[in-house]
Amino acid sequence: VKMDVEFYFATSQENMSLLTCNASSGKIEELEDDCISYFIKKKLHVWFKQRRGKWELGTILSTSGEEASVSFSNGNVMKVARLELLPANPDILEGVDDFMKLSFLNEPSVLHNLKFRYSKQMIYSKAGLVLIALNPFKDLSIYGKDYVSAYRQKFIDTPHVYAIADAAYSDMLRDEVNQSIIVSGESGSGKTETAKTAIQYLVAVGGGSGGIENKLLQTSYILEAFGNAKTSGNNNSSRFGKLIEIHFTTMGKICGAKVQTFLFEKSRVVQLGNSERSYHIFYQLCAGASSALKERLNLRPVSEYKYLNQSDCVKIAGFDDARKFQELMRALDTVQICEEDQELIFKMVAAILWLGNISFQLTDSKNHIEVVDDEAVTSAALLMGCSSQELMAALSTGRSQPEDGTNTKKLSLQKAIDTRDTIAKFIYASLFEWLVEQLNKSLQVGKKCTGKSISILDIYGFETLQKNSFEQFCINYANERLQQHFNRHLFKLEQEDYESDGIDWTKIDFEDNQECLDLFEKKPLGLFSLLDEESNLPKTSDLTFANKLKQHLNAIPCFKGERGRAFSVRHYTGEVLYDTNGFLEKNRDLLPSDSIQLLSSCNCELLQFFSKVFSQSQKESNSFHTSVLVSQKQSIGTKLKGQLFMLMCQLESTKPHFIRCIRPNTKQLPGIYDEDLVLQQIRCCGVLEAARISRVSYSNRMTHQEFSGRYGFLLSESNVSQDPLSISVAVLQQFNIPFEMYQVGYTKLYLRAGQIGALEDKRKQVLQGILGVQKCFRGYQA
Ligand code: AD9
Ligand code: MG
Repeated sequence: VKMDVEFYFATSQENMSLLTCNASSGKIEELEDDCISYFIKKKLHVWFKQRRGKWELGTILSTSGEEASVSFSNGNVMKVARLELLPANPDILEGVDDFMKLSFLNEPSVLHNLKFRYSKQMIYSKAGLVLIALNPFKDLSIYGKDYVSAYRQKFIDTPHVYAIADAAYSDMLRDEVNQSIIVSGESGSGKTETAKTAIQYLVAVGGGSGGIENKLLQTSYILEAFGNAKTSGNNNSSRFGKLIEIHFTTMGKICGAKVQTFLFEKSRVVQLGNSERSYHIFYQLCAGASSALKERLNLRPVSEYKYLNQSDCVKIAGFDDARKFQELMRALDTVQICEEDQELIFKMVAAILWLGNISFQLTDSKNHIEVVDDEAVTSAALLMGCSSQELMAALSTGRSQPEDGTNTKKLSLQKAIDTRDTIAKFIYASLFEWLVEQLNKSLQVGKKCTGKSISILDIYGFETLQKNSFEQFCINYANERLQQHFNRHLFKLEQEDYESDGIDWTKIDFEDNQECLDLFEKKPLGLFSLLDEESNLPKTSDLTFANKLKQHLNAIPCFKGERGRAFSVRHYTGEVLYDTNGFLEKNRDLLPSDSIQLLSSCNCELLQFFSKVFSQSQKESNSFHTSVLVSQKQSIGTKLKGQLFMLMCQLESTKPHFIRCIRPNTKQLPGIYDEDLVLQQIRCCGVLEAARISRVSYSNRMTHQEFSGRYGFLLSESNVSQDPLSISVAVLQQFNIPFEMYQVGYTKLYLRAGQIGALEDKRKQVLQGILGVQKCFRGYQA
């Protein structure tokens, strides 16, 4: 049928022209260059932001000058500025699975699309190369064996964690390059669940016969019992960051794994906010231990332990602590932590609970104290393997160093409480580290592991609480670092590569967070350097630290000195107000040498081991001061900075796959979609920019050598010219890859998504054919 075909075309991010393909001439003609006039003519929908900030869908009735009269579905007609309108997408694009496919890529369209998909239980979408995962807060039946094989065999291609994990797996096997799956998002957005789902997929497709897969799946029970807790934003919040590196043989079978953890939040052991809990293990042990174990540990109900009952929350709805304890025991067995060690672990957990119940009484008017000799002391001492006297002495006296030598003196009440809490935190954090080490021994990468690896990163999400302390300061800094990695890979490196390889390219802007990172990292005038400096000087306090920041950093745009001890930082997610209360103490992370002596003299293998490791780490770290009063090691801030630097180096050598998790509400409930909350998250993680860049970018690139080496043999006629570039172009032509699907650079070939897959299929087909002929031939010879 001969007919004119009319279509519209986005000429820029928000504008479009109406183009017509003239049937007789075949020419494309531009009819309208004004998007709004076209929308009036066609009675198409537009988005308008209401005063409450909510986007509403309307239809333009008429325009006059810069104003438009818009009718909304509730019957209202409003006059609005034309500039405030954004084009909505045609109905046929409702619910598309990749924002790249939207004709108009604007915030309301993405928000609407996400909401539409969420209402239909489609929690996964794509913004080009990035997978967007909305937390459903309920179990969906979109996982399991059948789905794994459907994604592996490409029967389904809708967005899913499985599809991302499969891409990483296939890329690793094809390119022989290490891969990473980087999961990010706010607290409670679903990172840990998503990371576990990715691991489940890899275990299912790469499962061998070594039993390592089961161990790998069980590690999450152990890590979550000891490293997750209920916070105000998430009932199962990870209080540490983790990178799980899964190693494969060249045949793609799992042959080992390694777990690395970052910045464990130890303050939670001794200090809890209301409606929060300490680490799950404390509640699980009290609820699930057998009566014999309870007796050996002299265990009481949770409500009797001060470290736990300081919060009004001891139970989590729908969370069965006793059942979780049974799961944990099974997991400990699976990873081969022997019964004796299990007993030691639980002893340490119980010892910490009893330490928290130790109380003090004043002995004189100078605020000196002594330990109340009660059941708490005897129980803690028994579990730790020391005498009550030794424990009481370590908690009530400290050493001073007058001119003439070392003396012991009685501690003040606050100092004694601090010492008790420091010991509890030290034991718990060491126990966590030790457990990770045991997991690694059990998952050990074997010698046969000569293939590549896939690393899955799940760190604690960005946090903005009512009161943000040192913990949030560190967590948010780690997220800034990760955000930079995301920007670097998705925007910076990509665009630099195009430019240097002579590709025709229009630049896309993105929000660079380098300034904020500099604020944290610069030496000597950055947040961490100034914090270390203040932590090392005598007679300093959190207030002098806050003043120092204001004095040196006020001119930096993303920093603001606030009243008293506070300051704020403009993060990529928005401004966060920090209270410096406790910053110096937490950054120093000191352990009195008396406490270390006590722990090393305890008749407990684990405590002796922890104190030995601590003493060694002190010798190795560039300690900036030591005295008999304290044993100084690297500050927490400096350690975190170093750990993240190493992590980034490690990730740089992998091909990244990004997953952005989004929490649709703060209530942790299914079916609630808070538009403002979602909008803020899609803005922060650059969803629109990611879709834009993917729309115009080339997701696969190969050097001409690699490309011609892999697909050159598919050419039907041998190419006269032997240079890789000509061979590559000949392959593209032979398989009719359309011009708009690739670009030829000086050194590399750039292909849009989907093209490599088609070539790979062809290659497989031809290779199988060759193999078949060879078999036949051998049969004939025989
Ligand atoms: V934090 O930064 O560690 O505080 P995460 O890790 O981002 O946070 P998490 O994975 O713990 O969030 O998810 C929070 C809760 O959401 C889980 O405990 C589940 O109850 C719920 N969730 C998350 N993802 C899914 C899912 N794909 N299906 C069902 C989910 N429930
Ligand atoms: Mg988590």
